[in-house]
Amino acid sequence: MTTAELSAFARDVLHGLSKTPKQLPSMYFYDEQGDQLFQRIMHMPEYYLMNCELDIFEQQKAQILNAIGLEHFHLLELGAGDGYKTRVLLRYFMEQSVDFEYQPVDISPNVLLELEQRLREELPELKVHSLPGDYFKVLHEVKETDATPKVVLFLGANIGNYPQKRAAAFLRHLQDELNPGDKLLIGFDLKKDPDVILCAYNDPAGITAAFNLNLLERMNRELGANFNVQDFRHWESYDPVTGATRSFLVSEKAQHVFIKALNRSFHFDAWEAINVELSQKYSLPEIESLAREAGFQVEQHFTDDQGYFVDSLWCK
Ligand code: AVJ
Repeated sequence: MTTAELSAFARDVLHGLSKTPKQLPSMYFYDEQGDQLFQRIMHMPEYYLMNCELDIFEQQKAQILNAIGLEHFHLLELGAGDGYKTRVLLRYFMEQSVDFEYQPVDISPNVLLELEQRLREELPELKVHSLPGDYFKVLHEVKETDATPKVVLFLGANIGNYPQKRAAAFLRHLQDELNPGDKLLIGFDLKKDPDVILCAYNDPAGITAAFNLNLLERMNRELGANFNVQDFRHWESYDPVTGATRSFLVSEKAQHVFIKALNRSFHFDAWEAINVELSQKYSLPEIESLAREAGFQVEQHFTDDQGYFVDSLWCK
């Protein structure tokens, strides 16, 4: 089989497991089982990010609307998911008779169908226009066809999955696809007590461990791999200088794993690690320089009472 005939997943696995150190993209966590485990992560007490952003929206929705300051706009959300937190804003904007339309963007049409259905039940008056597809393809299409002022939402610290340089490139690209005066409300997880961070990504109930190990199970299911999941361990690290929070799957012994779809085996040394996720933490000055680097002006930071998380409003 040539690499061109492999699925994107198979190709990325081949590439990532051939690297030194081994690495796999965190986007592959999210198959059906991964989605379910992720929902459980979002609702566990240790995963403060969810509650912090929810608090920010509940307590500062009026200030957020005021800072947006547009008469009429499209609220375009990148990676809408189940829209749980966004609904706080949507409900408030509707109560205030704001003239806006909600445009959730997601690569998965199924996610959008479920979200639409839920919004029809809970906020029947809300104008929703789903945009399935790749973020940048969608944004480009919108730029070509619709001059309505936009507020883009990129919530939940999703930007943290990119290393800082790539985050800047991503945001620069996003800025390119906006019109002057368009805004971005973007969530960042802030540097804080390292114990708090480590606990959010290494919860005592082991939900995060199961979430990460599911990536090995997914390779078994979809690529006919023979990973013995018990021989790997979830390991979390936080570097308080750089803010890099990393998840690893560590091989507890020397072993070979065969992957049928690649017709190849991969060797793991004892205690060799696969790097599976980055969840970058930021300081406010780092966020401000990232905004500048990407060509945005920072308008306002909305932080929770504990100073754990920030939703930052930027303007092109
Ligand atoms: C969805 C990328 C924001 O990095 O905090 C949660 C994913 N990984 N627990 C994060 C995740 C492990 C999450 N993001």
